[in-house]
Formats: sequence, C-alpha cells, structure tokens
Amino acid sequence: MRIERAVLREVPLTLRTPFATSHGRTEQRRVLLLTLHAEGLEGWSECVAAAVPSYTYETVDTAWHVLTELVLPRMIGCDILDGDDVLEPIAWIRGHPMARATVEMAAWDLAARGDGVSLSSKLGGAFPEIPVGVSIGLERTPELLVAAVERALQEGYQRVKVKIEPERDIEMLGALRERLPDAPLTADANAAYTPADLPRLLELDVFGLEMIEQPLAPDDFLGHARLQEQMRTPLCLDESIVSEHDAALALQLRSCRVVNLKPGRVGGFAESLRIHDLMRRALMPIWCGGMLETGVGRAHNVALASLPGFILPGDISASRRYWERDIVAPEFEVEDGLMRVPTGPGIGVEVDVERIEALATRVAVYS
Ligand code: OSB
Ligand code: MG
Repeated sequence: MRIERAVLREVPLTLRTPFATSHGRTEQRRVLLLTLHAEGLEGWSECVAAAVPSYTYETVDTAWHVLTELVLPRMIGCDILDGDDVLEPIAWIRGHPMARATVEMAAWDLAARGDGVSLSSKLGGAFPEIPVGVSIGLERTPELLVAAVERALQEGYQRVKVKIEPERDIEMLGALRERLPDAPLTADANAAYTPADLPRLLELDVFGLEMIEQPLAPDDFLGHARLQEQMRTPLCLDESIVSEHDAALALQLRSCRVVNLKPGRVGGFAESLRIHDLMRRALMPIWCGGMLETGVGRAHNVALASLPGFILPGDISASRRYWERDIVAPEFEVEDGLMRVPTGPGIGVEVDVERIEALATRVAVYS
C-alpha cells in the first residue's frame, strides 16, 4: 500500500497522578500522535519521547523536528508491505530511535489493517492475553509507598515495580518487605547509581527482588557486568538497550539476566523483533516496558508483548492507571493480572480523533 498522507499532532494530556522517578516528576505528557493514510485506511502511533532529555537524549521537540523536517516529507508515496519498509528512505538518519519508531510503528498498524489482521498476528503474536505488572513512582514516605503497592496488588497486577534512588532505597524496600514479605517486587533505578555505590547496591540483595532495573549509566555495560557478577538479584537493562547490537553486547558481557524491551526506545518493531529473537535463542527472559503511554502506544506494546519471548509481566497497566479518560475505546483493562490482546484489525482499538483534534496544540500535514 502507498502512503498518501501523514498527519502529526501534539496533544497535551494530564496524568491522573504525577509520576516521579530519579529524573523528576511528570505531571503532563506532551503526546505526539501520528496518522498515516493509505487506501482509505489509517495507521496510528504515539511517540514515547518525554518533554526533557532525562531518560534518553530525545525529547518531544527533537522528535517533532526529526519527524516534520526529515522523516514525514519522505513518507508520501512510500510503498509498504511491512512496517519497516518505511525505514529505507530514512536509513541515513543516525540516532533518534523514538522519532524513527513513531513512523515505523504507525506503518505496522497500517500494514496490518491492509492485511485485515491484528497487529499482534502481523508481528507473530502467540498469546491471546498477557500477564501485566505495574510501575509505581517515587513516593514521599515509606508509608505512602507501601499503601500504593498494596493497592496495586489488590488490583491484581502480577508484579509491582517501584522506583528507587541512592537515598531512597533501603528504607523504602525495608518497609515494603516488612509488610509484604513475599510479594513479587522489582525496583527500577533509572541509572541513579554509580560504580562507587557498589556496596550499597549489594546490600539490596537481602530484599529478594525479582530484578533491579538499570542501576548504572546507560553506556556502562562493563559496570553492570561487574555488579551482576557480585549480585544475586538479577539485573535488568532498560535505558542501555537501544539496538540489537546493545542487546548482543549485554549478552556477551553478561551485563544483565533480564531485558526490558520498549519498541519506541529501539526504533520500532523490526528492531524489537530482532532483539526478541536474539534473546529467545539465548534463553534470556524479556518483558515489555512502558513510557506512560496513552491507549495508542499501549496498544502497540500489548501487541508486541503477545510474542512468545515475553514471558515476564510487562509494565502494561490499565488505561485507568494513568488516564481519567483514555483516547482509545475500548480502554485497556486488567482482569486477574491479565490484559486481553485486541483481535480487531491493526491496533484493534478505536482512536478518538475528534477529541485529539480538539486538544491538539500543533499539527503538521503532509500529502
Ligand atoms: O524506566 O521504565 C521506565 C516511565 C517513563 C520513563 C521510563 C520508565 C517509566 C516507567 C513507567 O517505569 C512504565 C509505564 O507504566 O508506562
Ligand atoms: Mg526502566
């Protein structure tokens, strides 16, 4: 199918509750939504870049620049069978995986609709429903954190991830373990530690966490390998893995025992499939991470997480976790710790275009 039109919109959406990590607080997301049109069909995607370059170097504004000036003008007339066919005219662009993923993932939705199949089946999905977990931001006190985690477990989430940083780890995790000795807990540091914190990190072994996510800097593969060698708790890499090469490096160096795969972070689904296959061959468990997505990005994550290598619960919570009202229907729900994978064509949920048009603060159209 030949792409005839592309529309990029920026839509500010306020989270139900602010989300705090070692990088700072997110109260609102400036969501970039892309629509690709071909043969009377539409493909949708969401850019996962944040407003500031704290998670990776990309931002909403760098993605807007790369998409509007460099990527989208080259998409009109592009003929696609699979989503990654759109990468050919932009193969020369270095970096900016979140911007590239935006167009690639919209093209996969479009290609799936062209085939009349769900995005999950187009990608090779195997599971009709997926196990899900939830990510809890930093809380001001151990009591507030314990209450938030207990609520999440009552809601049925199969594991609960909490954010940690050097001054807010041992006390917080201790309070959690005192109240919830056997709960399936993990912790995410978002690169808040340095190799000098090694003794402190080793102390975290006593909490019996299922994994600790990204303790050290994204490029510190060796540091993670040294830490993993001394730690009983499995390390999971998130920010470090931006490509298949990074995944291969982490395997080779034994920098981690688990990988968090986010399609937006690695440049889209084609790269995600390569990482999925590599990890599956290596028997390295993977799970699908999240970036506070609306229902559009969430639908993409759910489709990917339905692949056979995703054996651990993802950070794929219900629409209600983040949004008073999602921009898709039906909203995503969690039942008994599981989320159903949509079976309709493409992402399988209806996007509320009217509301998006009403809320958009900027729009770029190509045809
Ligand atoms: O490190 O996994 C992360 C949110 C934004 C940026 C990075 C991360 C996160 C989360 C929340 O942990 C995951 C989600 O529920 O979407
Ligand atoms: Mg993370």
